[in-house]
Amino acid sequence: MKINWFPGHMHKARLQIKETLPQVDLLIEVLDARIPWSSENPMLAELRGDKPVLKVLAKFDLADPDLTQTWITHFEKTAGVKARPVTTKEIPTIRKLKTGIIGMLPNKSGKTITTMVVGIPNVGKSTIINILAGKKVAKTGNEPAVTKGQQRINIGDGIFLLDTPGVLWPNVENIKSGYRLAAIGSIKETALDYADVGFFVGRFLLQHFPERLQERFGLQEVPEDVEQLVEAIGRKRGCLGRSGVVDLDRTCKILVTELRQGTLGRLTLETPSMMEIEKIDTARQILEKEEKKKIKDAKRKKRFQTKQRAQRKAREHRR
Ligand SMILES: Nc1nc2c(ncn2[C@@H]2O[C@H](COP(=O)(O)OP(=O)(O)O)[C@@H](O)[C@H]2O)c(=O)[nH]1
Ligand SMILES: [Mg+2]
Repeated sequence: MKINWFPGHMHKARLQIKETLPQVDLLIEVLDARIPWSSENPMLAELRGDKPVLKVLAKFDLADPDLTQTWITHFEKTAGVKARPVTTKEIPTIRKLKTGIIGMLPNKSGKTITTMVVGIPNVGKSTIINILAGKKVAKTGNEPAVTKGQQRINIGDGIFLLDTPGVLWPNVENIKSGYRLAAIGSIKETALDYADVGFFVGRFLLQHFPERLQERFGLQEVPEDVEQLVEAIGRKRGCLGRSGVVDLDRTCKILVTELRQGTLGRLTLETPSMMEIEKIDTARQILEKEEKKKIKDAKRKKRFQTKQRAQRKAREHRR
């Protein structure tokens, strides 16, 4: 699953964060609790320097509670990082972020604190800003990452919040992260092949939560592989084409939609240990790609030199 984030767009977002950071005492980084790693910006850790970060695991109502705790413990191993789960289903979880912020900057007592919300699209940044501000200040939906003319809103307890979130790009190098982002609906529908994402989701659920599939789709047995799973769901839900064959796209769309809506139960699609493995895999793939390029370039160089030698010889011969 390839995500298109234009280098120009990334560059701009990066500059905007760098420009705004000096005014900010603490960053509120919003992540999707279902994919805390894949919804992270791979460069924020470096961009923030030693600025404290409160990682907000948003949409906690859709994520697995135990795995959310595993992620919080993982994140908090890093100095200057705290993590909290929040959900709009329990507004106090969002309001209480203020106590978290104050707790992270104890030597600021008496002085004001300026914070800014950052995160990839669709994680819930505007929702959180609006709840903290107590009114609708951030546009929900697709806002441009405007930093000029930002307003500072007083959200009480000496905390000021910039009204426009910083929009960051997601993890684009890891292929599985791309699938997870697509699975939760973070990538636009038009750029999405339901069959591809459905197979990814099906495979994940078969491996980690087969009983959820059985229960939700009323399956007698756990299907052996993802093709059998799609076949079974398609039949159960009557997604049949003209000749009685299961309609792949329609069935996969059902599976993906059910995952997104939470009807398959609260799910987290990745764990810190999966992340470690995938990081190594991705690094290896990048290295392999570079190696291949090197070999290709060496061959190209050789071909070029051979051609030149032949040309030189021909010229000498003519003389
Ligand atoms: N289930 C659930 N949905 C949420 C929650 N917070 C936000 N959303 C939804 O996620 C979508 C994106 O929210 P938005 O605040 O616009 O995200 P932004 O692009 O990061 O600013 C909206 O449809 C929200 O209603 C939450 O805690 N739980
Ligand atoms: Mg928004």
